[in-house]
Amino acid sequence: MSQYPAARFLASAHNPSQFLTDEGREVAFAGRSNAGKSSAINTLVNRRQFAHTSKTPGRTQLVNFFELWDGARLVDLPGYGFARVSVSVQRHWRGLMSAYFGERRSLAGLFLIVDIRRRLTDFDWQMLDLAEGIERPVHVLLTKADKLKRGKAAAELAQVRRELDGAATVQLFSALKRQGVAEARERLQEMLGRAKSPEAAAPQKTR
Ligand SMILES: Nc1nc2c(ncn2[C@@H]2O[C@H](COP(=O)(O)OP(=O)(O)O)[C@@H](O)[C@H]2O)c(=O)[nH]1
Ligand SMILES: [Mg+2]
Repeated sequence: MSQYPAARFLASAHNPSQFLTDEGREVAFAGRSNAGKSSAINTLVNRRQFAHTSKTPGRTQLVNFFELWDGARLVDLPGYGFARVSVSVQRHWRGLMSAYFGERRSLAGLFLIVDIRRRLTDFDWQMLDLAEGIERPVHVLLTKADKLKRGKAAAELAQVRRELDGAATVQLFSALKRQGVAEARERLQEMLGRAKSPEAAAPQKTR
């Protein structure tokens, strides 16, 4: 059963004019292409293929809007950091990001998805700066933690936490092993203004 039984895809925007009405609250997910953003979203929403996962990074430059419950959205921002895309695609990405971060009042926070083996890249720092500029909290998922031994993963977490120096909260995550899911959901719910999960808030069913 889905953590968010009413979750659904709403719309894709190729241009800022196609962004959904700016009301309610939304949490945006950003990350380098192939970092594991779609997998993280699928794991958090607990649905396979909710956000598409792909092995051909950087092809689509869309902002995808999903509804988790009435008035609460999750936004899948286009990936970045890909080497082989044209200058015009990169320019389009920058335009989308500056429009989104510049105008989005309903943006409550940012989830930054980082492959634990790559640490924070320049693009990640750009996203951190965008969020800091408009005073939105950031939570970093160091994902694919299953790729490292436990001690090495813990050391990477400590290192990235030092680099962030309070600019964001950070945790280990693995979509494959479902590691860190409860912690990430808690942070997501917090940003969306609901401390408890929808099930916990719903009336209890008697069996
Ligand atoms: N081992 C491992 N692989 C992962 C994990 N998350 C994603 N992947 C793999 O990494 C690749 C990119 O994942 P995807 O979610 O499409 O990345 P996106 O481009 O950031 O949306 C896919 O082959 C996934 O199966 C994880 O937690 N552990
Ligand atoms: Mg993806």
